[in-house]
Amino acid sequence: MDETKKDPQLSAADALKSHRAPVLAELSDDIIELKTKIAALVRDNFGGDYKKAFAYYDPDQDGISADELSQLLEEAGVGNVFTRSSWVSGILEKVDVDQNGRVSWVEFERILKST
Ligand SMILES: [Ca+2]
Ligand SMILES: [Ca+2]
Repeated sequence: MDETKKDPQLSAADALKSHRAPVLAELSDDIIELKTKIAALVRDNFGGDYKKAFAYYDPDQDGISADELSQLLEEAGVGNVFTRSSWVSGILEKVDVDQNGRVSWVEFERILKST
C-alpha cells in the first residue's frame, strides 16, 4: 500500500479545518453555550422547570421579547454588556419562526431541543 499518498490529503483536510469555521458551525457552538447556560440557570433557580423559568421571564405572557430575552441572557451569564444585544438579535433571528419579535414557548423549546 502506498501510505505516503495519504499525507497530502490529511494536510489538506487540516488546512481546511484551520480556516475560519462556517457561520452555521459558529451558530451551533453558540446554541450549545446558550443551552448549557440556560440549563444551569433553570436548574439553579427554577428546580429544572423550564416552563416555570419561561413564565418568569415572560411575566406579561405575550412571549419573550428582546428586553425579556436580554434579562434572561444576563442572568444566565450569556454574553456580556457589549455582546448581549447581538446575542438577542441572533437568537431571535434563529428561533423566532413566526417573526413576531418574541420567543414563544414552542420556539423556546426548539432552542432546547436543537443541536
Ligand atoms: Ca413578554
Ligand atoms: Ca415568535
